[in-house]
Amino acid sequence: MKLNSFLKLKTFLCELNEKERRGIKCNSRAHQCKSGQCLPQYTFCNEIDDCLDGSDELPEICEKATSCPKGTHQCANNKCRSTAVLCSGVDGCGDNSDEDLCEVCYWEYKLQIK
Ligand SMILES: [Ca+2]
Repeated sequence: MKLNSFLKLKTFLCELNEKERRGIKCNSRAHQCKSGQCLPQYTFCNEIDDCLDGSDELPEICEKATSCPKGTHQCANNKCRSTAVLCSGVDGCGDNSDEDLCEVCYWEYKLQIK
């Protein structure tokens, strides 16, 4: 696709209202709200309502899920979080499990203690 037609398509998609946008898939790096709205991945379960319908912060998904939506991270405490929290230097899960295994020397260290 040429840049010009890509920009036209992008403008077209952004101008659609909520109803018209339903059924249109977001970019793979975006989070799709139940309403169809597309937002950056990091908005998923970040404790801020970003989707106009609030579907990015559903407690049954963000706080205790048996499985997390595709493309998201499941914490050790079963919370679902955006993969943006992984190794960010900030505890995004509440149990710090998103900051485990971030140490670049982790595997080397593990091999040494065995
Ligand atoms: Ca959010």
